[in-house]
Amino acid sequence: MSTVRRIATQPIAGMKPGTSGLRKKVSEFERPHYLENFVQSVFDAVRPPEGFAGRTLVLGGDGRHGNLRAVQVVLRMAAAAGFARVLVGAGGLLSTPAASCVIRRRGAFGGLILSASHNPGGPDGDFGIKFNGANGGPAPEAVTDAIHAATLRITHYDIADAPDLALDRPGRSLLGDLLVEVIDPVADYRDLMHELFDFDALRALFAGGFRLAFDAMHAVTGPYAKAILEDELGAPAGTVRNGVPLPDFGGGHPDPNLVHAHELLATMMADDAPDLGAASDGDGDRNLIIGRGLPLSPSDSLAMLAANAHLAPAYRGGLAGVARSMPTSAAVDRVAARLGIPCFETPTGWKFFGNLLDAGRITLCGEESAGTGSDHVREKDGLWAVLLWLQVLAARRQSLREVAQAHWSTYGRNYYTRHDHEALPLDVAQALMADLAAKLPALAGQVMAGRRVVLADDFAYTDPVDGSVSRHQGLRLVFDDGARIVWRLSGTGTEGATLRAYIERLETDPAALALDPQQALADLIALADRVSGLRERTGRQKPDVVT
Ligand code: VG1
Ligand code: CO
Repeated sequence: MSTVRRIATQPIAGMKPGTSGLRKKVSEFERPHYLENFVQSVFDAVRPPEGFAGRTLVLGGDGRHGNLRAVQVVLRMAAAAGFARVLVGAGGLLSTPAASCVIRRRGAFGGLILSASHNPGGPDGDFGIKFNGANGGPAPEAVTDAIHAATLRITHYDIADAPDLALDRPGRSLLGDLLVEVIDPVADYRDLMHELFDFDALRALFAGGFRLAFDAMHAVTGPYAKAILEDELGAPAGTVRNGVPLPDFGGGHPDPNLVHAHELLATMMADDAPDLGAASDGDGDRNLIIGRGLPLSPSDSLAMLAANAHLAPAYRGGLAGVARSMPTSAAVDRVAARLGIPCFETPTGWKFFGNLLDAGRITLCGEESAGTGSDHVREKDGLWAVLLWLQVLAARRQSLREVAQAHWSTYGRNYYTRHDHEALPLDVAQALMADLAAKLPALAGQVMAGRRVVLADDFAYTDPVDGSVSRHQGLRLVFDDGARIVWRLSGTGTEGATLRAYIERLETDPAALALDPQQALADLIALADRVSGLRERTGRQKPDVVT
């Protein structure tokens, strides 16, 4: 037995209500008791009446600065809380989708995932921690509200007195009565991918000379991508770039978009570009897909995967339904209509897909921010999306460009862009949104940029499974030709406010399917600025990130 110490503490504000975890500057997390307070609050909020006896907790993170210290703290606190077992990834690593997979396959009570996802790492960067439940998904709002409430009334936390455990390779040890099992972070996930995809067909693809560039951005996907793409599928060494996870992600920003993955973009736009380019984010749940000379918008990728998923063994029987977040383009809606399956529109964030997946109402879902996933886990899954794309290309014997062109000529093309304005003063951003919300209703029925506004509102979502309602999920202007402008404030930024404007329109003219998206959307982009007054109110002349 190790002794458990009870440490008096005071509430430390920090968790944003409505978010699935805590994401903050590393300096905040390094304040005394800060991490411990959150972990205790999670345990207090989710403890079953009979306690944690006999229960398993899954633990791991994306390897960023602070990961290893946090793992040791959580182990000592899990011992104090009375868990029977913790499954922790070797080196403290587990990608977010792999953590979801391990929770589900091992019948765990839940898991703690250490990551700030796409936010920069290192001592000056961000850290984060979130709780996923027994279904492997981010805690639903009722649970995050309970965790938030616990962070506000905490008076003490319990922690076992014990030295750090060695975590570098698989094995078992005891921390008091707690069994700590260090697992291979890749194994369960790789087994799951075997069940979903035809690995022989993928091996044959690479054996035939197919070239892939996978940029792991020095984040957690490196070991997964190497083990699966290079070791199992025979892709040549060097297919996985920046494949060693580093505490500061090599100084980069592990957000797989065209700005932060510019090296990959340059590779894919060059004359001798590989057949497919892909990148993943800090915790491995997102994916960027680039064809030779053709960056693909994540919304299009979702639609094309939905249209072609039946080419992979796991989805051969068809899809029960699909879902997308509200700001994601409506390209997938058109696929669902043709397939005759339901399409759900949810607020931003993966937790909203969980109920639909658990209820079997959807098989595939995704977000415009490069998150795509299916019912195989309860998180978005970057490497899975790459494998599904490989399966589609192998089965169709076509390039990504050919698949995209065929798709657009069948369904039309939803030109799409997102403009991010980062680190705005909070009051300026909030006032802008409040004024916009007040002014929107009066715009209904008006004609702007040659289109009639058919809907102008603040998006609210009623969960079709449990009836819960989530309000204020983004302001939107919807036009009679299907064009849309959406504004919302980011929930994941850690500096001031990040305001995102999302703009799309549908093009069905066969002669106009190959335009530059910024040009194709120019009139709507100008309209978005006029309606929101963004440039004038923020003094910003252009967005920080355009995707
Ligand atoms: C962003 C994205 C959202 C995603 C969220 C978490 O949120 O827009 O689509 O679900 O990040 O992703 P926000 O609130 O900043 O817009 V993460 O990679 O934790 O991979
Ligand atoms: Co992520």
